[in-house]
Amino acid sequence: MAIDRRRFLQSLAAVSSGIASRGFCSLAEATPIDRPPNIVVILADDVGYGDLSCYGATHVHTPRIDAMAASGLRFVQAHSDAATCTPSRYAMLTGSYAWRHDGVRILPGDAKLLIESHQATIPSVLKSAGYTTGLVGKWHLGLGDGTIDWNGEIKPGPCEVGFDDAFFFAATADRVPTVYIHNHRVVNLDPKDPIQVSYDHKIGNEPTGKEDPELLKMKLSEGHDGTIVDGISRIGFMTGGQSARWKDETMAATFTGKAVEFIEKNQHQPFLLYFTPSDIHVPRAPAAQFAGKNACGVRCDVIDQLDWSVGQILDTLQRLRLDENTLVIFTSDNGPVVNDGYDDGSDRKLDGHKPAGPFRGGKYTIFEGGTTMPFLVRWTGHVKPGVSNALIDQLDLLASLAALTQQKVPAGTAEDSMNVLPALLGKSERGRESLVEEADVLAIREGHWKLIDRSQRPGAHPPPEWKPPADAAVSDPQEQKFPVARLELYDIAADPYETHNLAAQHPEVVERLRRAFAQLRSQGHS
Ligand code: NG6
Ligand code: CA
Repeated sequence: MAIDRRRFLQSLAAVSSGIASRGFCSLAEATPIDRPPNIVVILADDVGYGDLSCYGATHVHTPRIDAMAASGLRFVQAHSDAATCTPSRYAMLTGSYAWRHDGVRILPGDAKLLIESHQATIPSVLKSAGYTTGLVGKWHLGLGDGTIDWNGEIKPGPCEVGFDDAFFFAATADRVPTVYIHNHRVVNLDPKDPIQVSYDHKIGNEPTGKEDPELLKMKLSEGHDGTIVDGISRIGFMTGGQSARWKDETMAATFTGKAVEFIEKNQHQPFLLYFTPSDIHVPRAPAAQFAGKNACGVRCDVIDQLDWSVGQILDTLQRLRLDENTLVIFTSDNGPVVNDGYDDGSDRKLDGHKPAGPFRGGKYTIFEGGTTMPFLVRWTGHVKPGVSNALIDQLDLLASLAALTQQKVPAGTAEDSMNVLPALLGKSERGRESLVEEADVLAIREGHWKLIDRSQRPGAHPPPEWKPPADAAVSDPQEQKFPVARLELYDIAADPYETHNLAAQHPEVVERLRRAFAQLRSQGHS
C-alpha cells in the first residue's frame, strides 16, 4: 500500500524513538520531508574494500565517491552475500541467502531467470509503496524460462520481478550476447540480422579468441576464447545482431546517461533506481578520457570511470534539488580481482595498491576480502556523516527499505533479510549479530569471530564430501604461505588478514558457530 506523508513521518519517528533520545525530525541536521525518500542503490562490479580513496587507497583517487562518503555514513563491516556476482545480487534483491538455493552461481548469458514469481524483491516491495522502479546496468540473474528468443520478447526478466523500467545487459560484459536490452527487447536490433547465442558450441562464422588470437585487441589469459566482438573475445558464442552490439568504451556513458534520464523522468514521484554499472569488471576498456591515466594501469582507469558515473548521478540529484529527498547507497557485489582472464597488464602495474585493503583474498574466496564491501549511505539532512562499525549484509536492504516505507515483507519470503534501518540511518551501531559468507565453501561470522567450514557448500543439495579447493584467483602473492584447513577460526578484529587459525584454541567457539550454522541451514530462515 502506498504511504502518505503523515504515516511516513510517523514511521521515521518510530525508527529514531527507540534509539536516539530526541525524535528524528528534531535532530539538528534533519530536514523534515513530506514524502518517503527516493532510493538510489549503486551496485558496482568487483570493486574491493581497498579500491577507493575513502577506504584508504592511495594509488587511485575517487573524489566523487569520497565526497559521498564524507557527507554520508561509511560502513566498515558491510558484507555482500557472496564472493561472486550472481549469488550476491540474488541475495541482495530477494533477501534470501543464495546458498539456500540450487543453481545460484555465476550464470552464462542464456541462463533462465533465477528469481521465482512468489519471491519478494526490493523493487516489488517498493512498488507496493508507490515507487516507480528502474534498473540500469548489469543484470546477471537470468532471463526467460529455459529458452530465449533474442529476436522476440525476452521474458520473464527484471520487469517480471518488480522493475517498471529496465535497461540492462543479460550477464557480464565478457559474456555473449553483447547487446543492451530495454524491458523485453534487444535495443537497435535489425530483424534481418537475427541474434543466435550458444554456450556449448560455435555458431556462425565469426572469429573466436581460440582460433584467431591475432585479431584480439586485448589478450586473454584464461577462458574468454569464444566469439570476438569488437576485438575482445567473450565467453560463449554469438552470431548476428551487428547493429545492436555495444561498444565497450561507451558502456559507462550509456548506462550513466540512462540512469540520469530515469531520475529526470521520475523526479516528481518516489522512485527506486537500481544502478549497476559494469565497472570495474573485465574486460576493462575505458572511454578515451580515462584510458592510460593511471600508473596502476587500466584497472585504476576504470575506477576513475566508475567515480565519474557516481559523480554524474550525484550531480543530477543536486541539479534537481533531490539531495534531501534521496537516500543514496553505494556498494559493490563482490571482492576484487586483478587478473580475471584477460591479460590487460593490471597485475604487473599494481605497484603496492591493495584492492582488498587490509583483508585476505578477494573475488571467489571465502576470506574477508571476498565479501567485505565498501558501503556508503548518504541522505542529506537525515543521515549524520560518520563511520559505522555495524555488521550488516546487503541482503538486509529488503527488510530495511520495507521498514522505511512501511511495507510488510510478504510471509515466507526474504527469509534472511533483517531490518537494520537504525544502523543504515546512523541511529544505531547495532547491525546483525551474525551472518553467513559464501564462496566455493561457507563461513559464519558472529561478532568478531569467523568460522570457515570447508565441509559446508552452497546449494539446497550440496555435495557431501569436502575436497581441498583448487587455487582460487587471489590477488595476493602471499596467499601460498598459509595452509588451508577444514575448519578455520579467526578473530577478525585482531587478525583481519586471517592468518592465525584459532580453531584448536577455542573449540567451544567452533562448536557454537557450527551449531548456529546448522540451525540456520535446517530451519530455512534467519
Ligand atoms: C568467470 C570468468 C570471469 C568473470 C566471472 C564472473 C573466466 C576465466 N573467468 O568465469 O572473467 O566473468 O566468471 O564474474 O572466464 S562475476 O563478477 O559476474 O561473478
Ligand atoms: Ca562481480
